[in-house]
Amino acid sequence: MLAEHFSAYTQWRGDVATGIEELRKWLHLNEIGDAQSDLRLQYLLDRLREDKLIVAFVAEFSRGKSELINAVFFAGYGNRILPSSAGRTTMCPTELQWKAGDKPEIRLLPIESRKTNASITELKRYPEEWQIRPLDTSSAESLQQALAQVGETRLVSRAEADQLGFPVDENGDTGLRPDAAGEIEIPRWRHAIIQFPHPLLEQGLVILDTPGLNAIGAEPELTLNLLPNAHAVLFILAADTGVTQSDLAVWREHVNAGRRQRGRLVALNKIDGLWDGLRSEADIEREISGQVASVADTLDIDPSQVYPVSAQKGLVAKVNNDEDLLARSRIVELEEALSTELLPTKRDIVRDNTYGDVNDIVNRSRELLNARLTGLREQLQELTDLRGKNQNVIEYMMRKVRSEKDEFEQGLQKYYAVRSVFSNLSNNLFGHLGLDALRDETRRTREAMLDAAFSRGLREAMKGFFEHLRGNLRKSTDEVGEISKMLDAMYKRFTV
Ligand SMILES: Nc1nc2c(ncn2[C@@H]2O[C@H](COP(=O)(O)OP(=O)(O)OP(=O)(O)O)[C@@H](O)[C@H]2O)c(=O)[nH]1
Ligand SMILES: [Mg+2]
Repeated sequence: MLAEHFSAYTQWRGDVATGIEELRKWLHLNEIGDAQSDLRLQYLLDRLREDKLIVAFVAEFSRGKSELINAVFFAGYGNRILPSSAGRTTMCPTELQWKAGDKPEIRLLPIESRKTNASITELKRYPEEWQIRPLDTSSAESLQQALAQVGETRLVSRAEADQLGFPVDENGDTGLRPDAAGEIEIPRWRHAIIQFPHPLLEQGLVILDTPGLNAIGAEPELTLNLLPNAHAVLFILAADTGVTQSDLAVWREHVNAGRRQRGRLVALNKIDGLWDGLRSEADIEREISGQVASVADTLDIDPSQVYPVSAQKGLVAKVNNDEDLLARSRIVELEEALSTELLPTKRDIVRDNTYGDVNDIVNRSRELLNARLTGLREQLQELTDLRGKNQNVIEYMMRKVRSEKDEFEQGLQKYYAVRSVFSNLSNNLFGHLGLDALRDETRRTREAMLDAAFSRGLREAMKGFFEHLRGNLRKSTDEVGEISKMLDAMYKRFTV
């Protein structure tokens, strides 16, 4: 149930990341993005990819936290994975997580590290402070054995317990109780991180299992950092013990601190204790409702926030595929509530953050695009204006060329006319100045001289000949003058 909701959430996160990736590519392709927005988008993508969802299980010891985690998340392994048994089992805060590329291993921070005053968050950066042990995930048994280490303890003197910050109380009321030899049993580890390949953990789920009250109280980091940062806190009570004083103390100090409202659920575990075979179903139902009401009253919350379950029967039902038992364990209702409490809230946070950043970048890009559009519009306007201008210039030039061509043609016509006049005139000139004309005249004169009987006749003929020639020359001079006058005029006209 929770697994499906969680997968849907992971899918959604993936879709958001794809969208951002596409935006980034688009910005790049269109040369709109700058280095700063690119970096911001990359950061967003990293954050989406590494997004964690922390669910913390908090309760007094032996209320069934570890069993509930087994039932909700690890039933698929067909067995109990986290150690769960009577008495104190989980001795240190335990984070279960998995990231692609991690090795299956269990990292344990020795309790002595408390002396250094360094916080767990700080120490997470120094692997050498941790004891790292490989985790064999091939079988449920080897997993169980490895995980049993979170329950390891040590016996220390009173002085050392003091030094490590464990309160000691002879009666065991306000602190750990020394044994007969005066020694005190304290957790061997301060914090455990279990890297464990599991589909939900791979999608960013981090489960935080916590030890009972004394250890919680002794590790301030839990109260100050780990629990406030959890996206959901599940507080567990047991139906057989009801709400004890120490339950109430855990509730007030660790769960209800700051009156956190969202992502907080209460499970009333071990309801199977009421199925004693004697009571009727109706009696059991009445008993459960009564307990739920009294728990809600004591914790001052709405009864709808209290989920009666049986972690142990839920685990057994899931392992054996027993539908009836699963329904009776009511574990599915709790899972449903966990998903609806947890995932929408988380999704809102992620969406708001992502939307804020992306919106910023989109707005900036839009401004940039608008500025570019304005620039282009101006350029277009300029070009359009120029186009009008060019057309005017071209029309003017065309007109001019056309009129020049007309003029030229007119000139050409005139030139042809003048040329024909010139050739007529020169033909005339050759008519009386040429050799043919001279020869004719010479022949005629010679015949006249031959016919003449007297010298007077000869003289007359000679005189006539020369007069004729002189006349021809005079005529020619006139004609040459006329021609040269005409050529002068023509020259003047064409040079203008
Ligand atoms: N009858 C019954 N017993 C349960 C149920 N859940 C857990 N238990 C038993 O309660 C005991 C304590 O369970 P754990 O899961 O170790 O409880 P825890 O809260 O993790 O305890 P610590 O790790 O010691 O703080 C074990 O013996 C479980 O078998 C339940 O639903 N019904
Ligand atoms: Mg436990």
